[in-house]
Amino acid sequence: MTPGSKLAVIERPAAELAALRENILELKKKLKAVIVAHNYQHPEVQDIADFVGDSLELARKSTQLQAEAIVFCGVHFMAETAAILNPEKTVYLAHGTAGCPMANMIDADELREWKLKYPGAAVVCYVNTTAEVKAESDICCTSANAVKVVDSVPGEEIIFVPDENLGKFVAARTKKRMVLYPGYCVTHARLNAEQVKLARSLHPDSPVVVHPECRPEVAALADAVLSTSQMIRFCKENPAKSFLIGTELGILHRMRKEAPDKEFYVISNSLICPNMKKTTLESVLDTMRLRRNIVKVPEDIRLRARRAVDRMLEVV
Ligand code: CIZ
Ligand code: SF4
Repeated sequence: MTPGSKLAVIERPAAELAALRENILELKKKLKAVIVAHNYQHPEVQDIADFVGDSLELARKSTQLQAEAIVFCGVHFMAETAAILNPEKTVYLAHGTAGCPMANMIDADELREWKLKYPGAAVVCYVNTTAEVKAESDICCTSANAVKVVDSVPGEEIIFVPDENLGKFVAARTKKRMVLYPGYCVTHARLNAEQVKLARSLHPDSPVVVHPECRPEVAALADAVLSTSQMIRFCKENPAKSFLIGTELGILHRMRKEAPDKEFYVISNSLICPNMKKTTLESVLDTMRLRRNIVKVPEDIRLRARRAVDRMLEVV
């Protein structure tokens, strides 16, 4: 696929957009809510959010908010992480069925089996997991801190779940012995080495920046392998004028906003996460209006999952 396509946006008349935004703001006040959005959300959803970031930034931010409610524009595990950290706040997921296929690839029963198979190994879980899996883990990590988290764990052997590609990326940068669960992101897996080579041939001066959820052969061709917020910093600080981006294309909105003098090309138009794109201004509005899609974690699981998330927040 030819790189260079612009991020698809939902076109709507300005008056309709203004009315939706006004209604959302009104409900936000009524619920004493703060809206947070992941970097992969639709541009117009990012634009109504109080904070936009990666899952680590949003998890941290969620604990610092003076609010009674958090409206999370992202996927289920992210809202669940906010609920784990903020039992006193009502956490809404801004679209009821926005889930992450990778997070659903392993459940707590299977992780318990792996723990029996590798007794003595510590468990590091990617944040893209259910609360039950976090509760069975020693520590959580995100793509922004995975190497540091793995290095911080005592012991030599680590069970890493569920993203095998991120696990391989970490394994190449740590002395720990890593046992990798074979999970993956269906969206990032679509990017292949041929597409990266084609993009490079068309834009030879543009650094290639990809996410560690990409296949190892794709990561091997990149100039930098970074989490989404790290990508934004990298592109702002790097002297190059244009960049080839290998992650979910929602990230291009912030890149273009924060570095308007630079060009950003998504390497493949197939880098769209259908779950991230479920959230719309209408779903944000309906969620608040009907007070639905409240994410709750049973207290015993929440407390154990919180230990894994807190340990991560102490490391980085
Ligand atoms: O950790 C996150 O927010 C994800 C899923 C992507 C990234 O690297 O920001
Ligand atoms: Fe899950 Fe991949 Fe979508 Fe992220 S981009 S929410 S890892 S499916």
